[in-house]
Amino acid sequence: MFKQAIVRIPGSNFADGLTTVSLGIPHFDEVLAQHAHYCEALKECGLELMTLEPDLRYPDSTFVEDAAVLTERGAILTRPGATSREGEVDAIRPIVKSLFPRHFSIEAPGTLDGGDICEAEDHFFIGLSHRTNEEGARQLAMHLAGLGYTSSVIDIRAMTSILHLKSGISYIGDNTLLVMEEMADNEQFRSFALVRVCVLESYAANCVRVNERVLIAEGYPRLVDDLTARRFRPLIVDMSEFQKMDGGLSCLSLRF
Ligand code: CIR
Repeated sequence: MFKQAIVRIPGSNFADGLTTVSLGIPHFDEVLAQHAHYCEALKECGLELMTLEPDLRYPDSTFVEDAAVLTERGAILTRPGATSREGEVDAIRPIVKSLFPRHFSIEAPGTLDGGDICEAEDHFFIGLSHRTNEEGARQLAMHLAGLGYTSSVIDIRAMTSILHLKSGISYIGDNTLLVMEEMADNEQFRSFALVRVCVLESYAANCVRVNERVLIAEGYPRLVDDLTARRFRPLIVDMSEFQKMDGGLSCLSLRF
């Protein structure tokens, strides 16, 4: 069960952040409204929110998930792979340290984005991506092992359609992994019940289980039907403005 989440309100320069997609420029009023709805959805799932003020030094800093990996046994502060995002970690370090007596940091030359880390009970999948390098993955695996978790690496560097591992997979509890079609045959997923996300709905492969509900992006009816048929309880959130900046549902919060 999660009890709390850290979120950061988007700054007015949100549209200056990084993106690889051509979906247009986000409308700031809409960004704020969607962020507020997202926060309401987390509260509806029973979470208490720690809401951080906008940080105009870092246009991408509303994507708080990339700056830390939080587990029940300790936290790891990351070292984001995009230079423009490196300082985001300093901005949340004091909060993470105050909440997690056991904390570690990814050090240079390692880089690692939280979006590449998928926790499935006591096992962590670590995505090797254009943001997370081998040294970052190695350091994280070592810290996780020290906390009593296992981990394995999934190399997504050749996949052009996703930024982070969790853009393509999500663990939604009950031994169930939601996986975009392109990754569904990976041997490492064999012991899980798989929900395959069809190509047309692949953006929705990034979703978040929060207590009794599964937060899912608006506009993906097949996945909603599939999850409902399997007795999950989807809670739908409009993500269109964040999608324009390569952002998924999970990256807007750090849950613990
Ligand atoms: C970036 O490119 O870093 C941001 N514009 C989007 C980060 C999204 N984070 C995530 O999916 N974990």
